[in-house]
Amino acid sequence: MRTEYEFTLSRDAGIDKTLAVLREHGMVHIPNFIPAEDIAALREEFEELFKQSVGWIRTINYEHGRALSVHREGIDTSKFPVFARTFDDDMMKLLTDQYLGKPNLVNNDIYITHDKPNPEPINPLHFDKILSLKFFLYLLDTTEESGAFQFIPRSHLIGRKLANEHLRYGGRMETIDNRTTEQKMIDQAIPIEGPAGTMIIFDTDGYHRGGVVRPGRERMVMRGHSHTDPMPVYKPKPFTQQWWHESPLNPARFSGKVPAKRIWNEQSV
Ligand SMILES: O=C(O)CCC(=O)C(=O)O
Ligand SMILES: [Fe+2]
Repeated sequence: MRTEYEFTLSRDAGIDKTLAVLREHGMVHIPNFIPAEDIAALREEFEELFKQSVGWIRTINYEHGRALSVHREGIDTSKFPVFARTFDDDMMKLLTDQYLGKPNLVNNDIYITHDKPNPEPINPLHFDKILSLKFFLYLLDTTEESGAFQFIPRSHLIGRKLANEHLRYGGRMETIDNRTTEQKMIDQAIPIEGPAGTMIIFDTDGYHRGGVVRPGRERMVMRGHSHTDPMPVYKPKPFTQQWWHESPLNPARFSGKVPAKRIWNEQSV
């Protein structure tokens, strides 16, 4: 198992260093982010989450195993103390403030996935149409054979540029061309391995995908999604700023001058 990359840091590296690595590589790899005793508890809470039938948990139709989306605000902290505290984290808040700008929503959605063997990759190489900063946590030791997350280092600037070009002409969030099947790109995607408790923080404008879970293997992941507030959506409410940006009536679309900032505190690229 590989535990060291150009973008590997320790949990106590400090916010400035973490931010610098994230800005440069589009991702940070932090083995041992979660203490060993919390990992066992998290796996138990993971199972328990699948048994709940409550409004703050949504089951996701997931071909590669089973998946839930958890609305963080709703979490029953007495039943899920370790889960709640893992994603209510000061470092994550600081990093989100600095990286996405304020106001923002830290881990407002948390996806829980249990990936089972499948000959196909978990998903095709893409960047997310809706930008987020993701806090992606392995609950099991994870290697390429168990479908490790794959990422093209530094590609967040490529995805950002493509998205902004689309948005600048009034293109809708939903129609961003975010996938690639180019072999040259696929070859650059690196499997990010790590022991249980490894945290991967990534900018979803970078090209990424889940790998192939080989027979006899499995992958367990919890990942928090942080967004700018208001969060961009596929169908903006009438008269909101995003709605106006995408409106056919907006004259700025004809000159490519619709304000297009994926990240609020960053110059458009
Ligand atoms: O499950 C994975 O490894 C990739 C998931 C993904 O595409 C994402 O978190 O945006
Ligand atoms: Fe994605």
